Amino acid sequence: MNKLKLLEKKIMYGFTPDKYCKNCDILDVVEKQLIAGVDIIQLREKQRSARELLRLAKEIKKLTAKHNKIFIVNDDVLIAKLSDADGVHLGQDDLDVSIAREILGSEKIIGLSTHNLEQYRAGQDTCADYTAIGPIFATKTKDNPDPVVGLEKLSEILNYKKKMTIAIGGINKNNIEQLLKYDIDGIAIVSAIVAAPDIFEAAQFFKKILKSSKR
Ligand code: TZP
Ligand code: MG
Repeated sequence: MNKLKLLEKKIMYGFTPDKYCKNCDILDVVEKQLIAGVDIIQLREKQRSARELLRLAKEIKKLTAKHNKIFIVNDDVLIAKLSDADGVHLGQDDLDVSIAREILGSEKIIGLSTHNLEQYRAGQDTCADYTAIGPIFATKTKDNPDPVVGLEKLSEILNYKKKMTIAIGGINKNNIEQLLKYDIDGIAIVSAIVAAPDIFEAAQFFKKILKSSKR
């Protein structure tokens, strides 16, 4: 059984700071989120070399293990394998989920990004453990983001839900309450946490809202 199954009902999914890190200490950004109660940290650093990524991955793995939290590597199955991460998160253009499963084995977590109904439905029948859907709202984090899904489409998409589903994209303090009316299993947030003036306070804010969510 992978660690995902042990989590509370609504998952709080955080990230490394990527382009929002201007001379910041990445491990400090990660640890603040872990202390605030973020359940999963994804290593998502689009500009870094494989060598840097592996070094970072090994450090973040140690930190997340210390806090008994989950560590996921974005895009790269080899870095996930070599750092003994808890899993990998794959985009539509990354290795196929079934190949990642072959490489990582049944105990590791595999996530899949989807951006519309067609991709989401296809994702439900893969061996991924969870599906991300987004961007739900407009986002400045992703270069060339897919079209905004919006809440109306999200509601339609969730009719096809068979596995854990995480909402992502443009989630902030102003729209979180609205989003939590829908049948999602967690939220993934980059900028509203890592670019916030107080990272710990921002992460804690979202975690508290998730904990008190009735749905
Ligand atoms: N996938 C869909 S939207 C997105 C990713 C990685 C970026 C989310 O970042 P933010 O800052 O929370 O909008
Ligand atoms: Mg990707």
